[in-house]
Amino acid sequence: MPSTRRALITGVTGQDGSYLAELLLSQGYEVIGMVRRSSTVNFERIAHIQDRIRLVPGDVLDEVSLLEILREHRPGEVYNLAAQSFVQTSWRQPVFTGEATALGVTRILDAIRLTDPESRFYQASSSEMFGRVRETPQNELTSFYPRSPYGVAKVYGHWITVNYRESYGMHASSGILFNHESPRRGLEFVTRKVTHGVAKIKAGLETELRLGNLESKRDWGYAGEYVKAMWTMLQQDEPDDYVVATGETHSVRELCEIAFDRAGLDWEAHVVVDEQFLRPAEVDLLVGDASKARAKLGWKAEVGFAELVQMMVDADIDLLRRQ
Ligand code: NAP
Ligand code: G4F
Repeated sequence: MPSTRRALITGVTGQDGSYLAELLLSQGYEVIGMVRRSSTVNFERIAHIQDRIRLVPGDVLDEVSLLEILREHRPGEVYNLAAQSFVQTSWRQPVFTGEATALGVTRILDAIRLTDPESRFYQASSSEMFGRVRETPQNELTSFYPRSPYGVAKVYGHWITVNYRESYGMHASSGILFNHESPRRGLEFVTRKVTHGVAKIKAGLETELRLGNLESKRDWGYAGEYVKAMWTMLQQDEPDDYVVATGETHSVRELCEIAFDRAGLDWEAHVVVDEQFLRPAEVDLLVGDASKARAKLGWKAEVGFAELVQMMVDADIDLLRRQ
């Protein structure tokens, strides 16, 4: 039997992986973190808890590595956060994105089916699946219309999760998470690009910040509280799919206003629109209806948009000071 207090996280070195690992450790779990081979160590986000996690080598491109990890550690819960997660890159590397973000899900589901099919599984689905939105706000029943190779790959990952649940009776749940950010967000994503850019301008290291579409709107929440929704999904008697969102939407322009203002700067004096950051197809507007998560999981977003942006600006100003 797999151990119910042992969890495997793929993507543990990422933003969400690091917060989820903290949460599971605080709940008394033994945490197994899968890390892929790279020529330099990239454990910055988990450095503070590294001695409390068991790091194991593996890759969602390689099913044998997944089978071996599952056979050896027998986790009762598996959180699949590993993905090529940057939308812009998915046009440049569509096949790789499909291998990792789409087929990677089948590899891990199949490895669970062959080892411990009673293990519980979480799939990191995305609001990018809604793409050119069919209705507003978006909920679990809204049809998908992905607008990037990444979004298409996530739709595949979502449906293969539903399919393994229905075909094999697996406890496989999918969290349709809207954008969630934090001081640990990768520098290429727009929130962190802006807050880090503000900190550099404030420090006199840069004078301008080059961005793409300022009009696009997102439902941005705080990553630190979104991981609680992931865990709660796997504590339910029945597996299911849930939208996780704040229910508010804001534009990139508003993000700039709040972030520059926090540092006492005028955003219009520094932001330059640069075509290289425009996308071949855009997702113009996302806003989620998380009432199912609230009713069934008791989950609700607490951190508001302005508070989130200000937290990230403060953290980046602090980071640059320390550097
Ligand atoms: P992230 O910071 O980009 O982290 C992605 C993680 O996946 C990293 O640990 C990365 O490892 C790992 N990874 C990539 N390719 C892999 C492979 N072939 N084998 C094993 N591991 C691999 O992403 P995040 O923001 O934490 O998001 C976590 C998950 O939620 C992703 O699946 C993402 O698509 C999804 N999601 C995110 C959001 C959001 O707003 N953050 C919203 C909805 C869904 P390295 O450190 O080695 O690169
Ligand atoms: O921060 P972004 O790159 O995030 P995006 O594309 O919404 O994807 C993120 O959220 C998804 C959930 O909906 C996740 F599934 C996915 O893994 C990832 O975490 O871009 C947000 C918006 C876009 O409309 C983009 O066109 O910001 C716009 N934007 C404007 N200028 C920019 C820039 N985005 C980036 N990355 N860089 C810019 O300079």
